[in-house]
Amino acid sequence: MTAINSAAELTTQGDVAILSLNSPPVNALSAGVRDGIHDGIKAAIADPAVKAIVLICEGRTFIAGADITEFGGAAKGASLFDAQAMIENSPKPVIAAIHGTALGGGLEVALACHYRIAVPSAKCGLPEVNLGLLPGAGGTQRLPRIVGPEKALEMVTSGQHVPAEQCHRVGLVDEMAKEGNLKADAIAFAEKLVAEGRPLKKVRDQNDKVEAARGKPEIFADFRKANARKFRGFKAPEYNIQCIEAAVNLPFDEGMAVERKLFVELLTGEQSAAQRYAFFAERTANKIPDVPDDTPIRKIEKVGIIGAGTMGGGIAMNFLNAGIPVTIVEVQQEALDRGLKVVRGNYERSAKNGRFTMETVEKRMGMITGALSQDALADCDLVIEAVFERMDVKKEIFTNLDRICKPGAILATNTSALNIDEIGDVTSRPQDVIGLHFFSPANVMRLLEIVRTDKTANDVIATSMKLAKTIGKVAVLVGVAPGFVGNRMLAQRGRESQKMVLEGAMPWDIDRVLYDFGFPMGPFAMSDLAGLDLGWVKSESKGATIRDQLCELDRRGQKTGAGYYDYDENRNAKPSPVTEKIINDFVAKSGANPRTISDDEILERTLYAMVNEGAKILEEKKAIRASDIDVVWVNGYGWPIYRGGPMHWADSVGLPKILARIKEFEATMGEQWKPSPLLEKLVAEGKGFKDLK
Ligand code: 3H9
Repeated sequence: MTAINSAAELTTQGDVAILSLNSPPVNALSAGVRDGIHDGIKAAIADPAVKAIVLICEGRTFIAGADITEFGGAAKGASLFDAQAMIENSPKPVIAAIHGTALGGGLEVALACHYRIAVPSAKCGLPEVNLGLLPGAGGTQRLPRIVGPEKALEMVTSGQHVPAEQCHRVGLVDEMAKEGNLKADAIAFAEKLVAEGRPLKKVRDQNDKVEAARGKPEIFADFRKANARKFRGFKAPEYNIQCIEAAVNLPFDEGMAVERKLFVELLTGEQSAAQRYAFFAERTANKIPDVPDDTPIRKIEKVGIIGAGTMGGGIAMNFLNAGIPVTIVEVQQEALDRGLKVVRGNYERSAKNGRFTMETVEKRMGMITGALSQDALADCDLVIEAVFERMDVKKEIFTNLDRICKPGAILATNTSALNIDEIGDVTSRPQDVIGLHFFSPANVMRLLEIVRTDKTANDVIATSMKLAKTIGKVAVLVGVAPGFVGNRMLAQRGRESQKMVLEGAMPWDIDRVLYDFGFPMGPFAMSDLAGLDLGWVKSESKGATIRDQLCELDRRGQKTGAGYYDYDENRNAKPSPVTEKIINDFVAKSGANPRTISDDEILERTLYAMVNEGAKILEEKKAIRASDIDVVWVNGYGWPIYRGGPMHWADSVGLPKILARIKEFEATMGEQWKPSPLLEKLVAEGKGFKDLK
């Protein structure tokens, strides 16, 4: 065995050299790994006894990409291109042996190898687009040469991790290894290549698939058109498409030059900086300073849910999808049947769309049990209450759960606003009580706000964080406060939006500005979607607000075909003259002088109000860090990821500018705009939210 450096070692077995990379956690292509590949391959080439070289990784995965933490730093060691050239120009076949994930630069290294072998559980992908980038080490030029431009377009613009068997079918993987037997199978494959005198296959020289697509610009035009909505606002998907176009239309080296130019442009742009920030923010949110990594985890093998409404049913699906049995409790048989029917309907729709088989539907439905009494929850490890938002009802439920549930069970509430300290205090075990705030639709939305009370035990927090990962959620730990983090900031945005309507803006003006900023929809379109009558009581309505008047006219949102907007049969929204008249009459009656509100002011009032509230949340220590707030907004409220999140965005706008504007608003609008002392402090110190420790 020869140690090449601290990240790579070379061994030989017979006439096959094995270059092993070992750079935890994911063998990212740091300078040491690049050097290890370059020098290791060089040494193997120089060894006359070696006839073939296997490149393999230790630990949980093959190379998962470039080392993102190195981006923007000074260049060190061999470049990735040097390492790839050493592989590709090797006179002896180099075989990539893949387990875990071969992603980004990792797959690009594998594509520079002459052959690829993988175990069935492995996955390959070029996920750079999710970091606002494109594959910058030949991925956009080599991939279409193997899988064809159509499949390549799909892969580079979605960033999907493609299972090895599928890669094998499209030629990206040449040979399948037995699970758990990668090294031996890779060596055997290398020996076979040598014995059969198989050629040194260089992907860069395979031109038939790209040539076949030449002169067919419709491939790209159609793809752009079909995905326009999905790619709206993002730079990277379009740049990825242009690279695949270059692969089709230009010789390899010229295509590489296009790739390089566009890669550098993305790498130095604001969108990629924001998306890379979001990648690390999501992972940092898992780290809880006062809950050590080795905190014991409670076993969660059976989950109880109280309430089979939209929320309860959606929450249940998360656990069923992860193979965890659920008991769901309702008060009336009818409501229970209805809830279970909705869950089944959701699954059947997915099966119809080809996402899984009917067998899977039955398997999942077989894991959910309905019950009419909370006594059925006695043996659950976790119970989540998901009934309507009334403190008295929740307290009664938690008093019951305290009596019924086994010791050590975690008792959770899905409340989005109520004081969980108060709920926990009705039990004899407040240390076991926590908030698990799912977002609607709960089976789809990625965010989970985990709400700790003053008394929640560390192992309950650690278990909840881990469970979130198991069910595919992005978890953020927050403290108890009205609306926690997300809804508390949303309320500020809503308040300013409503105020601006009374000052002269129309709902669609405000929605348009926020849509153009990158949100999927603005606050009024969102209200129409959720239903304007949420919390509205007909018998008590006296036309006191615009919403009351809309609801009184049965304009209760999309479901009635009209709300703030008018909707056609395909749910396309149109500004409504009825709403406009209601607003104009309302404003006239109030004696206000309507004025034209600029797009800039709309953006500032809606978003600066959120930033100011975010700063207050940090001051009150209701969120651990500014980036946690950003994770909440990107994953739960449609904040465009290419703008990082409200706190990251605020730093990019400049806190002095934001504070100055907030002070102007305070002078004209009063107390609601009082700047957060933390914001003032950061500005005084010339710092940003990113500088907070
Ligand atoms: C690229 O390759 C550009 C090239 O085309 C061109 C170059 C010229 N770098 O996610 P996890 C860390 S762009 C640095 O919790 P999992 C991560 O922060 C790259 N660090 O684990 C975390 O650290 P910590 C293209 C990285 O098992 C730890 O590893 N590649 C990188 O749930 C564990 O991560 C990608 O975009 C990295 N590349 O998932 C792949 N990757 O423990 C990005 C991870 O301190 N990575 N870390 O919090 C992933 O998608 C997932 O991490 C992966 C593992 C699926 C690999």
